[in-house]
Amino acid sequence: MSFYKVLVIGDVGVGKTSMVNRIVYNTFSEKYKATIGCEFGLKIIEINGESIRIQLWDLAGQDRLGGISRLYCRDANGAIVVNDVTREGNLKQACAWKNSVDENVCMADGTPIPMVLCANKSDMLPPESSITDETIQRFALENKFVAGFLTSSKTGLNTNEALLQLVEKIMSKHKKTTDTTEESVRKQAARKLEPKTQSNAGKKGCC
Ligand SMILES: Nc1nc2c(ncn2[C@@H]2O[C@H](COP(=O)(O)OP(=O)(O)O)[C@@H](O)[C@H]2O)c(=O)[nH]1
Ligand SMILES: [Mg+2]
Repeated sequence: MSFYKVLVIGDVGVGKTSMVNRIVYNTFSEKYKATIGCEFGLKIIEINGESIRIQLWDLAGQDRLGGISRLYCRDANGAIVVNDVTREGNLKQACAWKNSVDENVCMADGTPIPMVLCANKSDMLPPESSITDETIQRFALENKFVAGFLTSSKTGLNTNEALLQLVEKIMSKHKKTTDTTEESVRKQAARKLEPKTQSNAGKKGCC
């Protein structure tokens, strides 16, 4: 059974704990209870008949003031970056969070870990709002997120979809890393077996 560690990050009060509760327990509370340090949630999802265990790390938002802790980020496979669409300028904060994670953790091949952007509390947007799924998705892709969603921990809008898309990306990235390794091993072996021809024997410099 695959196991992935997923960080849930964002400013205080944007709805991180509510999102974890929605994903794991399918519940919501209007009451605000500050998260101290880090809380955990475990979600098991099935993808193509395979059970995937996802450990959600719900971090206290204050942490970024001193930079996100390297310890929290260690071995993280992906992140859900939550922001509050009702707060002006909060999308920029999501990018700051992403950068903070990128500074502390990356994939084995040196590329960034996958992250999805959840523009949360969308149930509070006025109907005439210019913020839509499309604008969030565009912003997310421009800023190197895997995807962006308008979400609501209150109604459950897109919370599972965001997680699913993230996990699918994590899985494909892991597969790719493994494939690349296997391929490079194969290439190495093939190179060893290759007889030295006149043309490549005379080549200078590296390939
Ligand atoms: N309307 C609405 N309120 C939300 C949503 N998500 C969280 N909240 C409320 O926002 C407050 C902060 O939520 P919380 O999950 O504790 O934020 P955290 O500090 O990021 O963990 C709480 O009062 C929640 O009930 C949402 O999607 N819609
Ligand atoms: Mg919290």
